[in-house]
Amino acid sequence: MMSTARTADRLLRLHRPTQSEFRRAVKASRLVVITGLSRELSRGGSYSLDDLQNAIGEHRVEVDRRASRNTPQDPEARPNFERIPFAELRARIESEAYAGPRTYLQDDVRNLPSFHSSYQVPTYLRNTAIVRTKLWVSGKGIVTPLHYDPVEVLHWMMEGSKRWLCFQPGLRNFYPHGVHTKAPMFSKVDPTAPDMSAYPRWKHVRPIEFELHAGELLYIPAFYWHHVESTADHNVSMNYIWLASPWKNTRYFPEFVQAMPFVAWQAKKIASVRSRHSGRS
Ligand SMILES: O=C(O)CCC(=O)C(=O)O
Repeated sequence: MMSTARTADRLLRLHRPTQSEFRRAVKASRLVVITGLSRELSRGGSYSLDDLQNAIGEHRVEVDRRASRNTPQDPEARPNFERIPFAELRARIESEAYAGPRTYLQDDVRNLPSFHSSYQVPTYLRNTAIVRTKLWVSGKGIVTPLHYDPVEVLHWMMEGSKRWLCFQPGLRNFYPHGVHTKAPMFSKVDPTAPDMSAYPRWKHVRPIEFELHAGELLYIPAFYWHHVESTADHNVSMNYIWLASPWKNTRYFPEFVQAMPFVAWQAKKIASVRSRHSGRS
């Protein structure tokens, strides 16, 4: 694993950055942890499972279901989403053994109108066309396998913590699944236990490893690879995505093209939620 000094070089930490500091980091594709904003973003509230239960009530939430907490991305199938009452998700989070199956809430907040008053959109994004805001709720040990997003992401850790392994953009050394699979921006490599004989070019990549704690936000530049493990007993976060600039899409054109089939599927999913709840952000 990485030495902390090198990680510190490539991970910027900013306390309450100004709008222009944030814009500069986005333009330069700098990975940034932002601190000092949680009180205003949470409107002084908190995000225990009880708080979420009170805010979400009887709504059915969308969860991704997998066989285990660290199931690799299946290149032949879309994620297995289903809708269940929040209370059922909570019971699963509280009862699933570490090695058991996984249930991961990953829902567009447009589907959760009663949650809207529980948070505030970061001021950095006030003049940005946010494509989608998603709420994530997970139990301990749940892993999102190594992938990149062809969009900009701001990930706010509202409760709990997550361990991130991030990598600068690239394709060749990351062994992504084929462009015609269902997971073209997911890597075949497990960065926590890379099989060097199957993936020898992995030796060229350098992880940026850190834990994101409750109250912190992470800006993940478009096309940055990331592998994420939930590390607290329950973990709540929200991520905002917005389109990268045409300049960035051109700079990372092979990565952009590689992700297109997945983007087309995502765009359809987002559009159908939007048309069901037109007018909400
Ligand atoms: O938190 C996770 O499990 C994954 C989050 C992610 O991939 C993102 O915010 O882009």
